[in-house]
Amino acid sequence: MSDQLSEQLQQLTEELARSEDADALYEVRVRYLGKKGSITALRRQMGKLAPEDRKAFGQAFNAVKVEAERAIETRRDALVSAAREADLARHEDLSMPGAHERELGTLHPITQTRRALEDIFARMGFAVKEGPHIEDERYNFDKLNFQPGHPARDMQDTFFVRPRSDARLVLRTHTSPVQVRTMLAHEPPIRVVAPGTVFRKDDDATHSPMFHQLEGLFVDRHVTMADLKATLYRFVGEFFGEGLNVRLRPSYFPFVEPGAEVDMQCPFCREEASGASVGCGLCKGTTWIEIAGSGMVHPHVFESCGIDPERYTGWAFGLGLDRMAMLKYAVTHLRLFFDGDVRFLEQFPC
Ligand code: FA5
Repeated sequence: MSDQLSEQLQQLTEELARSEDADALYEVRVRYLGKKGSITALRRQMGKLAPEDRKAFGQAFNAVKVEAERAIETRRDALVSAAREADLARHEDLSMPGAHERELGTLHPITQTRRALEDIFARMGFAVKEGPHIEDERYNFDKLNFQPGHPARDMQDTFFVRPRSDARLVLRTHTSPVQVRTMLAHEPPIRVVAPGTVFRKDDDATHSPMFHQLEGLFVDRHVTMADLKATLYRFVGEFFGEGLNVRLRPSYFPFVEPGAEVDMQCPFCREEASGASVGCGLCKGTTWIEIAGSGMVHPHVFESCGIDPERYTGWAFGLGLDRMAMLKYAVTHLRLFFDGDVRFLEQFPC
């Protein structure tokens, strides 16, 4: 009888090895261990044994049954993990490239413009300097020859910062305080550009309360306005393309003397056969576009920064960076740059 038990177990093991899914396992189980199963049937024959043999048979029967159950479970586990492996191999090929291309952002057009300008001026020997957005009034105004209470302070509508101490603080209204910081920290010769964000109470199509400028400062022996004009020519030629004219128009800024607005020829106007520009909507038909304020550094500014105005001369300019980007990309409303609309921004790949 024990031989029969071993035989049944052996057959069950072989059938399990041929079973490939849960249904097949179930059938094997029913065939051997079910109510009418072949192993179960052997137990019923115990009654035919001599009483002294029954105990040993009972133990052998139970051991075979436990072994058979364990063999079925082991086979089930093996089938489940094989199915999982097959499933993973089908759906999760980790070496496969993603189905959707990941979209990369691009640099903001103002950032692209700033970097392009920094490169142009770096090639002309200018170092890049930065200054704080929250600025001491002494640097934003006083040392730039804005007298206290002088109406020139109203030229730039200022955001004042409530002070925690005696300091008089403003959101800087221009990048010109970086001139002061640079001259206080360095002896001439000085050749720097200072790009950055500035703030004024201003808001229309070409003016925003937060905008960007790029300051230029050149201080050395015998520096003249001719150097300024040559530098601006070079810059306009490199940024907008060669052949565009530049002109200086007398103007007033407290920290320069003489002072000038810088205009460049409108890059969008057609040239007539005569060579004269025609005028377009962007330059309002004037054929010129204002791009910066400029001038020779005022002797008072040199003195307030500890530089001898008898020994050194210098010039400075302040370019509207956003204006440069508007002209470069033919954007007519400044606000578009700051709305954060991806449909607009993705038009400026880099
Ligand atoms: C100044 O800010 C002077 N600090 C420039 C300067 C530097 C003069 C060195 C002399 C020597 P102005 O206020 O004109 O100047 O501004 C310079 C440029 O900034 C303008 O030509 C214009 O392009 C840009 N700008 C001024 N206000 C705004 C604004 N609200 N939004 C966008 N751009 C502006």
